[in-house]
Order: sequence, then C-alpha cells, then structure tokens
Amino acid sequence: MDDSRSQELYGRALAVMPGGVNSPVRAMGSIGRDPIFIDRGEGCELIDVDGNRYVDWISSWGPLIAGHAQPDVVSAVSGAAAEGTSYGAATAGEVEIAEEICSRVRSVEMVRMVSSGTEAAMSAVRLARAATGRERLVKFAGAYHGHVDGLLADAGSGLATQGIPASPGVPEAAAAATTVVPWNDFDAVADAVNADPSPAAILCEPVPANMGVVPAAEGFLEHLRELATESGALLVFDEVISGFRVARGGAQELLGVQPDLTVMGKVIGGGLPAAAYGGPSELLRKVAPAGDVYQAGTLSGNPLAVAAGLATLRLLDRGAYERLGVLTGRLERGLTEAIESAGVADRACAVSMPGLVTLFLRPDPPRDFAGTSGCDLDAYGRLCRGLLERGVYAPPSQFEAWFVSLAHTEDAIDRSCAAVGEALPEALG
Ligand code: KE4
Repeated sequence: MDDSRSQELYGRALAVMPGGVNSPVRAMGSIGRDPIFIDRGEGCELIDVDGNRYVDWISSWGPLIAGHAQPDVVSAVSGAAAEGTSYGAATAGEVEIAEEICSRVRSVEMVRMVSSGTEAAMSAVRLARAATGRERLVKFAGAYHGHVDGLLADAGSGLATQGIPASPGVPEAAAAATTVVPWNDFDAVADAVNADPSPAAILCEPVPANMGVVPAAEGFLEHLRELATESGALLVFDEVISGFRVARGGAQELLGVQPDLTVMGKVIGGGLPAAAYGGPSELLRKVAPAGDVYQAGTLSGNPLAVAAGLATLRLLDRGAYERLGVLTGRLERGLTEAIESAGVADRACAVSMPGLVTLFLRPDPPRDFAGTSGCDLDAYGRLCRGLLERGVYAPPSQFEAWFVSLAHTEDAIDRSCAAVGEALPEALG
C-alpha cells in the first residue's frame, strides 16, 4: 500500500507537533506503524492522502453516526457558516439543541453545552462536588472521561485504591481525590463508596468502550444506583460514547438505570466540537449564572457545531436505531464467523452493544480492564496492519470500539469481516 504522501506529511508533522498528531491514538504507535493522513470521508469510507480507500470503523471515534459528509449535516453547517461562525452571544440553535437533548434523555431536564467531552466531564464533577460539599470521586479502571487531571488517575488493578497520577504533570492532590476500582466488581465499589470520606460522585461509562466494549454485569448499574443513593453521592453517567448511540435516550434508556448527572458529546456535535452535561433542573441551576458553580466557554454552543449536532440528531429517529441494531448484529455475527472459520475461536472473540463492537484477541469476553489488558496486544497490532492493507480501518488500539454508522452497508460489513478472516490467522501466527 503506497503511503508516501502520508509519510511526507508525517515527517513535517513531527517537526511541529508532539508525536506528529493532535491526539495520541491517531499516531497508530500501538499497532506498530506510522499514522495515515486522511484526505476525505465518503459515507462509511475514508480516503487517505495517497488515494487508499478504507471502510471506516472509527467514525471519528463516535460522532459520525450518520456517516461522512452526510448531505443534511453538510448543508446545515454550510448554511450556518454563511451567516457567521460564532457570536459569543445567545442563539436560537442553542435553545433548540438543549430542548432536543432534554426530550431524549429522561433524567436530563436542563443542559449546559461545552466544547469537548473532557470539559463536560470536568464540569459535571465540579457540579457534583459543589452539590454534595464532598471531594472524593470513585471511578473505574479502564474508563476514560477525558484528560482532566483528577480523572486520569488509574492505580491499575486491585481493589479500591487511592489514585496515583497516570500522567506526569498531574498533581498528587488531584489524583489522591480519586479512588479507582475494577469495573464489574460489586464488593470493591461498595467498599470504595462506603469508605471515608464519603464520595461526591460515582463516575462511570454505563457502556464502557474505552477498555474495549465491556458491558456492565447483570445488576451492576443498579448496584451503583443503590450505592449512590444510600451514600448521598451522585451517580454520573459518562455517555459521551453511549449517548444517542446505544439507544435514542442513551444507555440510561437501554439499561433502565437513571443517573443524577449525564455527560454527553460526540453525536451531539455531528463531527464538530460540541459536548454537554445535564441533569435535574435543581442541580443544573447551581451552575453560573443561575448559581455560583462557575463554568464558561468562548465557543460553547457554537452555531456551526449546533447546526451539525441538530442535523445529526434529527436523522436519529426510531427507524435509525433499528437499522443501527441490525448493522451491529451483522458485524458481530460476521466477526464471530470469521474467527470460527479461521480456527482461532480459542484466541479471539467479538463483543457488541448497539452501535459498538470490539474484537478482543482473547478467548472470551473480558469482565474488566485487567481482562482487556490480557489480550494479545502485539497480535492486535499485526491484525490492524493487515486490515489496513485490505482496505479496512479498524480502531488502532485494542482498548477502543468499532463504531457502526447508518452509512455502513451490508457489503462494507461483509468485506470487513472477510478481511478479518484472512488477516487474523496471519496476525495470531
Ligand atoms: P473529548 O475531550 O476527547 O471530546 O472527550 C473525552 C471523552 C470523555 N468520555 C468518554 C466516554 C470518551 O470516550 C471520551 C473520548 N473518547 C476518545 C476515544 N475513545 C477520544 C479519541 C481521542 O482521544 O482521540
């Protein structure tokens, strides 16, 4: 595969950008190759700067649930841009998208728009701390909530642990306020929540997709709900990925557990920078200027991002979710059949939730981050490289998901699964 133009751009990028990219996962280091530079997207496909075409399973890490260059989205953004790009003043579109979000997510009566999932998670945590007068957070190993100092804490495996900085530059004090426990560990999270000092919040991805797709065990989200209610901590669902993807009302609709605060992003920006946090009016009215919990943003509710987000949400009717479910099922079955036909069912498996699939290089679905970390990561890198050679752009990390979009066709799914059937034996050796 010719990637000479990508190589030339990468050489220039390394001189002026750390790692040559603006977000680490794009660098493809974890799959043992240099990054591919993209020229454009068309439906479910990416075309790189060397003209190589791929079935895209990244969908911009979730936002592109309607596919690349979707006409309604492009038209909405173009129309908005023609009138101006940002005003730093209130607009009708912000009211419309807030109403749209509240109409879909039952636990959200009021919402604040921000510009990234990180900002939304950070602000929701600040609100939870203000509302409870407490500081400590309980989060789960392998869950990702953006690059907020206190949320990068990950003391690794083990029971409830005091967070330690997972990145240089994170103050000990910021990490120390975070307790990290294994996902799906009923006893560990109960111990962490019931320990002193009582926590401000239990923060989770209700459908984890940053350790690969690792669904909650039966009753686990209900357990978190009970622990939060009994302890006075707020239950915060980070639905930046699952929101408006796994169901019209997100994971809380699909799984029937209501959080106190919800963090949202990706789909609500349709590929432009937009995210949000929301919940009951009584909580959100604590946020400035209604209340004294300060949070602000120059481009919060930006007209172009709102136009893209509204156009995307308006494509997501009940029929769209039925279609997404059908496509997701086809992909999971196709990957499972590819694994079985390659004779490697003892070394790989596929796990899905609506709109999300992960191909794990281990014999059975992991229950937590330690389980995912036990996957054959070297083989995963070889698999991804083999898939790129065959025109399939799978997530360049075992700790991510394949993001299904409404633009994915049955043919694109079948071609991707056939490529996995060819590349997997080579990758596993
Ligand atoms: P951003 O700040 O990247 O917009 O959102 C942070 C975030 C928060 N919560 C969840 C559940 C998330 O998945 C994310 C970001 N997701 C990753 C991919 N899994 C973004 C990709 C990247 O870092 O380049």
